[in-house]
Amino acid sequence: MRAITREISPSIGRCELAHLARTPIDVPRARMQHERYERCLVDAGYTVERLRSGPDLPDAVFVEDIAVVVDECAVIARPGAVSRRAETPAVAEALRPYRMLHEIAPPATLDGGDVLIVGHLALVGRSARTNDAGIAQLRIVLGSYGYDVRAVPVGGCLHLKSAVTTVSDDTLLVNRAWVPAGAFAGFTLVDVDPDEPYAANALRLVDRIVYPTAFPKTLARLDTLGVRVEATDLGELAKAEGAVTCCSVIFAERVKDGE
Ligand code: CIR
Repeated sequence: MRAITREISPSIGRCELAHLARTPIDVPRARMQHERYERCLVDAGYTVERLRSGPDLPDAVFVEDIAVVVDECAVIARPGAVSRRAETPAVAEALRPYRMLHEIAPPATLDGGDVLIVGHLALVGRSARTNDAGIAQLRIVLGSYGYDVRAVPVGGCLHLKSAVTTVSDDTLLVNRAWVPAGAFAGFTLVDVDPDEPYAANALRLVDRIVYPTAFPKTLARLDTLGVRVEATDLGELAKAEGAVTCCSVIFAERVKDGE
């Protein structure tokens, strides 16, 4: 398995913010926490490739938003925030050896943080960052590989995956205040603790979940599921509205067909 991550920009203090007030980010501390996060991936058996960043790409560490990777292909997103569009070329080049690439084209916008893949179901958040055209383009691409692409309205948070992520094949961790639970028929739902609205973002790896230390009450709920959970502190990146899924693009490593 492979994970693409991206260096924290020295200008992360100028990141996009939608729902949080700006507070100072301690960049050395953020980098230390990010390294520990990468260590969680390595410990789980993933090969981590950390892409370079720069002062012109404040949000580059949140690499998840730039691509959606499934077994059959990769879709290069077109971020809803104009300031993030320059992030795409390096991520596309990193994915090119492994997957056939498709690109979301104007006027569509799509952030990878709005796409939750569960088997051959793709749940796509209709959010401030992902528009109807973005969902329609993703439906054409992933539909051609047999994926059922379903739009889910998102309100009150940044992305779909701020509100819901997978913790097992049939279980979702969810904050029902930000997404309609009816969109997840057929799944077992685990609710975040009411005191921890930001707690629905968990990163599911092959044999464990990476989860923020910031949400101990919801973590206790996950512990009852019998899933292995590795807790890590991403407190500095949380100030930039980042969470555990945002900081990597995860995929099964294989060179693309015909190469
Ligand atoms: C942004 O607003 O784009 C960044 N400051 C945070 C992106 C977090 N990404 C994610 O949840 N997938």
